[in-house]
Amino acid sequence: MKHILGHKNPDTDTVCSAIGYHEFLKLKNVESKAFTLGELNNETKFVLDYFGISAPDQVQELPQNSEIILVDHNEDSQSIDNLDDLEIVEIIDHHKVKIQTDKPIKIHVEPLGSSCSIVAKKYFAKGFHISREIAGLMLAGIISDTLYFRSPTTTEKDKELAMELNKIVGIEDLEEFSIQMFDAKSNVSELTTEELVKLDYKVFDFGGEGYGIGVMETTNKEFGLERKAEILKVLAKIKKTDKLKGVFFSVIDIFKKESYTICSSEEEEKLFIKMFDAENRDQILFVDNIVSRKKEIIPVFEKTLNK
Ligand SMILES: [Mn+2]
Repeated sequence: MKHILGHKNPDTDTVCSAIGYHEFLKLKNVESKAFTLGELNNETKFVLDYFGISAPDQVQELPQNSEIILVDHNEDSQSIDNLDDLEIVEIIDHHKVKIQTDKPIKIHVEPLGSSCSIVAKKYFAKGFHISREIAGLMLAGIISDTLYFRSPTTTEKDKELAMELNKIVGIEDLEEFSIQMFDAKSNVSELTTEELVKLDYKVFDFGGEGYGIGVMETTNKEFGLERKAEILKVLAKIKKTDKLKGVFFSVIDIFKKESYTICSSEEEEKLFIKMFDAENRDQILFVDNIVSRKKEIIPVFEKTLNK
């Protein structure tokens, strides 16, 4: 049995691509099961509810030598805790490739806007039947990761696939549906500040040191920024406990395409201001026109710190 795993701090694309790929493998008579590595965010819950699909089981670790398929990630730091004991047999992803494997494996990495786009492409290429529910999940994954085609990670292919999928799903006003998704995601009132910071949080290795970067994509930036004082404390704490070189949290206004970043210490603030020419508004670092961690934030960190 192949275990399909998305990344930690799961988002809609990671969960929906895992479910979508599980259904795809079923059609190929390959036995598999989708799992998540953590609690679902409110956007993903909204999407699963909307299409009446139950959430995959959550796992922390898997038994030694289990066969796993990684979707939507390929870095150790973002994967299951006991990754080293497991056998990666396949990767489906749309991020930069970082992983090393000891055997040849199946890898499908493509610079598309979402992992759901890659999975949807596979269905269409095989001419497989897609149920309305599964088409809906993949459509939602594309909308979520591309911020309804606003993110610079969006490609023409993503738009094409979304339109193809929506022929099956039949949502009349797709933009309205996307706003419902983003509003669900923006509802963070029940989260502690640490949960908020870790909602969409990944650890990266730059120049041999660990950096934590969380983002909050929102339709109401105040839901994040009003907690500045607490966020500052939480970031400093995470930096210390997880032995990181720096921790950053960016609140991203989806509609205005603006970002507001809070840092774990003054040193990281200086670094961030230098890297992005950010405007320091009382420990909130403002940068216009940045929405994508993958395409606009990470590459700048890499260029500066990977020496
Ligand atoms: Mn993704």
